[in-house]
Amino acid sequence: RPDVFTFGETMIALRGSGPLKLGGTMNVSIAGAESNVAIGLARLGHHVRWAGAVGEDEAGQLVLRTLRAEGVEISGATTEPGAPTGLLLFEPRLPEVTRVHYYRAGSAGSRLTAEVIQSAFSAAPPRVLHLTGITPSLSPTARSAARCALQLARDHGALVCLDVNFRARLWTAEEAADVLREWIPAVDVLIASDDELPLCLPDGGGRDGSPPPLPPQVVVADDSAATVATQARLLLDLGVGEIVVKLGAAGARAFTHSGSLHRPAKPVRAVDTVGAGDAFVAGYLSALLDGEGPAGRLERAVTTGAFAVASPGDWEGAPTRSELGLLGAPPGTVVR
Ligand code: KDG
Repeated sequence: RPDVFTFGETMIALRGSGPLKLGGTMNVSIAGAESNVAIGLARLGHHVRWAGAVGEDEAGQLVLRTLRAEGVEISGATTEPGAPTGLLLFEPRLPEVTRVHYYRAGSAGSRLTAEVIQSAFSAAPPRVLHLTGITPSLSPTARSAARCALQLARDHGALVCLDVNFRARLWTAEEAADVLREWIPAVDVLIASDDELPLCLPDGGGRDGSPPPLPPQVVVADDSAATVATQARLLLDLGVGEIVVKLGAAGARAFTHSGSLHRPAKPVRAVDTVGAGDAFVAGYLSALLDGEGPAGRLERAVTTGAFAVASPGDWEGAPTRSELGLLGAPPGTVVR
C-alpha cells in the first residue's frame, strides 16, 4: 500500500539566468507542484505513487525518467498521443522576483481524466491522498479527476491533504472558490498561505480579496494574525481536521481543535523560493506518516522548506532523511 498517492500536471521546466527577451542559456528540468511533493517524500524514504499524463515526446520522457530516477512510482502515469507535454519557463527578473510563463493550454497533462485516476488509485489504495488546487484549474476533465480522487479517498478511508496552490494565471479567484468550497468538507489536512484561506470559506470568501462575512459572535481584532485564526476556526468547524498556514519567512502555523502552534522558518540564504511550499508539504506529510504530532510535523516541514529555499530548482534541493540534520551547520562546514 503506497504511503501517498498524488497526481497532477508535470511539465518540462526551463530556467533562464536573466530577462527572457535577452536570450542566453537555460537549465532544463521538470516541475509540477504534486511531483515536487512526490520527490520530496520519496527522498525521505516514503512509498509514493504519482499519476498524470505526459505527451508522446522527449519532454514527457524527461518527466517520467526523472520521477522514476527519484524513486517515485509512476505505474499510473499515461501518455497522451496528439498533445504535447506542458512547458514552463522561469525568468528570474530581479534577485527577489521570478516570473513564470506557462505554455500548457491543451497540454497532455490537462487531459487527465477520472478514469485514469480511478485505476491508478484503486490499483493500491494509499494511506494519504495529496492533491492541489492547480489540477482543477487545468480542464473540466482534470477537475472531475480530482473530484473522483476525493470520493475514492473517502471510500477507502485515505487521509486527504489539499494544498490550495492558487494560480491566478490559470483561473480566477471566483472559479477557484467555487471548487475549493465544495471540496473543503472532504479535506483532512488543508495547507494554504494566509491569503488563500478566504478561497476555501463559504459565501464570497475571497471573491474580492476581502475576508468572508463572519458570524456575529466572532470578534475580529484589526490584525491579520487574528483574521487567520478566525478563518482557521471556521474551517475547523466545516470539518477540516488540521489547517496549516504557510507564512513564508515568518514560518508556519498549524491549527487543530486542540489549539494552534507556530514554528519560525529556519534561517538560510535564500537562493530560489520556487518549490518551497511543495517541499514544506513533503516534510509535513512525512512526519505525519511517521506518527509525529503537529509540533514534529511543523518542524520537519520548515526544515524541508528551508532546503528548497536554499537550493536552485523546484525539487532538486529536497533532502534525504540523513541530510535533514545538515541545516544550521555553521558557514564553511565541510562534511567529511
Ligand atoms: O510549486 C511550484 C510549482 O508551482 C511550479 O513549479 C509548477 O506546478 C506548477 C504550477 O502549476 O505552477
